[in-house]
Amino acid sequence: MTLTAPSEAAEVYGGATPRHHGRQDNVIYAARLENRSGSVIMPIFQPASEAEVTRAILKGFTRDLERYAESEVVVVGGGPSGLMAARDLAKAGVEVVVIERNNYIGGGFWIGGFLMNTITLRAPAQKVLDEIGCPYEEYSKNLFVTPGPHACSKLIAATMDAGARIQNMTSFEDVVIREENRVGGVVINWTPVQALPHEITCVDPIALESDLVIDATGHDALVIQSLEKRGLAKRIGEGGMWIERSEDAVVEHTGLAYPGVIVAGMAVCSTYGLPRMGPTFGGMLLSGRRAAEEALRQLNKGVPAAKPSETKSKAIARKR
Ligand code: 48H
Repeated sequence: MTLTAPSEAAEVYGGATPRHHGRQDNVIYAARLENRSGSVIMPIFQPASEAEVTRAILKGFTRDLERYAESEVVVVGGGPSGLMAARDLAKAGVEVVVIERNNYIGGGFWIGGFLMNTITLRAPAQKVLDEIGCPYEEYSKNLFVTPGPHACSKLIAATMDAGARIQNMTSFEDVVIREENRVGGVVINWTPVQALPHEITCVDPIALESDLVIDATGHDALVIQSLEKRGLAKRIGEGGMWIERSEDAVVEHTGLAYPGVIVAGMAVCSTYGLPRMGPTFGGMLLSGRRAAEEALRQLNKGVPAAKPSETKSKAIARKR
């Protein structure tokens, strides 16, 4: 509806300027908007004041942060392995939060190799694409392709739909340490704090407590690195590329690497000295899934306990 005369607009206002209109329900006010020809038009959007918008952001954010100050699992890194782990855990009813240092979520999953945004996956990882509703094509027998942006956005959506919380622009800085050096959470800070000039960088971090931390920080394996700095763990560093060896190896070695810490994705290669797989992503998705299974086992949530021999072989990063 277009109002052409100012008198008609005043009629809709009821003669008054609606200053605190955001607090009144079920009333549609016509803001005094003028189009290029000077006629007054009906607004498309319902009213909300600046103060209300600010309060809405604050309330939503603090509610979530308060809830996740203590959670069952913190996933550090929102790449394909971290998202997959968080999605499966949330689906199983576990309270999980993903800490991501970038504004964008998805890590290397937006782009394939060499800045070309086609993602490749080897069977059976295409079944994960079926689960998250991402279409794909079979390039050759058992090798599948899909656009990175489609796969990545579907995985992010699936993770959030399952109930995981994502805390972006937030960097993992350190681990919380408990008795016998068990990890009991993460120390975090706003990512931009790292970019502040030296004289004003004394911005203390905060911490989130959790039963388990999943290191899904990719090539750097930053959670394991933070333990390595203290002489508590040892990282071997990733090996050269060998697609057909690496994807099975990364899934096989995904698991508890240190008390309270599970490694997933490229962090597994980096921790255990496994070959890398280049621009193929099935290993990342299935490693995330394996990390979630291990977390459920550690939390005693219905997954059979690992055999002692398995636990031992997977805990080689632990030095003491
Ligand atoms: C919070 C952080 C921090 C921090 C980093 O690199 P990713 O995509 O990791 P994966 O392991 O899920 O997937 C790896 C894959 O993308 C890849 O690189 C492959 C398959 N390479 C093979 C090869 O041969 O090269 O995601 C890690 C995420 C990113 O989003 C980072 O921003 C985030 O972790 N991150 N988040 N605090 N300190 N450091």
